[in-house]
Amino acid sequence: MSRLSIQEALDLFNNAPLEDLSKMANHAKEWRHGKSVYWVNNRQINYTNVCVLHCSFCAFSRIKKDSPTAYSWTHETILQKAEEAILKGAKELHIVGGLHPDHSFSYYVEMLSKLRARFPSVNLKAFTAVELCYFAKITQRPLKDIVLELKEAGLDALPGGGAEILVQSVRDEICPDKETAEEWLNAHRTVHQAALHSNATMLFGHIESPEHRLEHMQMLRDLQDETNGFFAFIPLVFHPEKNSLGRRVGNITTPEDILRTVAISRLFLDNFPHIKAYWIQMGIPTALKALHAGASDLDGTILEEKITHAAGASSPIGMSASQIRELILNESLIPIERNAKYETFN
Ligand code: V47
Ligand code: SF4
Repeated sequence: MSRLSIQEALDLFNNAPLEDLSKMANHAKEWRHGKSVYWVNNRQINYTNVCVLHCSFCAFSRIKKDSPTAYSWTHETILQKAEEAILKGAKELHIVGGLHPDHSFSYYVEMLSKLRARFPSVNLKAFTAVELCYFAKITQRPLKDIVLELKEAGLDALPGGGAEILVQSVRDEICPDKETAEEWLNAHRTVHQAALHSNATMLFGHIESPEHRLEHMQMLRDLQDETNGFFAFIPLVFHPEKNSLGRRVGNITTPEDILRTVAISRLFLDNFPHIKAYWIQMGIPTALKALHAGASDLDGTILEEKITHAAGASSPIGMSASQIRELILNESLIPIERNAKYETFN
């Protein structure tokens, strides 16, 4: 099948009956992965909610470090949280946080090297492109050096956060102070050139149009053509509570919109190995439907989710490994346990 253009994808997204679109995307998924669905025993570690930026959709961050709800974890707390997860079989730690004004780059390097020393085999999927750019800024060092030093300390992969919508005009409205689209893409390029893989997200369901979603995917598809460094695309469902963007636009996403977005991403991003149904944000029922509409990954057990729950998510904050396996089996699909590098354990 030839590659979809933005126009063709928009036509399908806007006009194809959901059932037909899902079937096409499921076919594309099964062509790659058959009935397999990947999942990871993981823990999210959000080491601080203090952040120098003020993205309009973020209910998690605190501007003032002395706010009663601001927190910042020591390395010891992070190690304890990691240990709890590893005792439950975690294969991945997903570590991201706000841009804390007082943390020096050594705080992050030591965090990884202490985790790596204590837990040699767990995958450290840490720091978004936005955090990497911030580290380069505070150290005045090239991004490439930052990535190589983090890799040396134990970094295994980069999560896909901070992409939001890569179309700059939308970005300028929802997160004007954040790294530009070009900077986000370039950080991932640098990570891929350092022989590390990463993921890519897209925050949708706010002021963006279907055209913007496809333009965002086009930028990712182009970079993937160049580097082949992305593992998964993760459509992130915007949650409107306790943030200014949410007060402006309300809750406009529907399960159908989520499934159409998953399906079109599977068809358009023909060079991405996986589309993730992030159940924390989609909710479990829609995430399970997404497994029949192009998604081949359910992400993980999570244990403790803060970013989406701060913005009103009603899903649980975590799941057990047996629950997640059971959910996949109940869909007549085959659960495949993986780590952040997509090494499998079945
Ligand atoms: O970067 C912030 C988004 C992201 C809201 O790479 C919001 O495997 C919805 O990136 N409503 C963090 N989303 C989550 C993330 C992620 C999750 C799971 C797996 C992976 C991966 C990455 O959440 C942030 C931001 O884009 N976010 N606020 C909100 N109100
Ligand atoms: Fe800070 Fe990330 Fe929240 Fe933006 S989304 S305010 S960068 S924590």
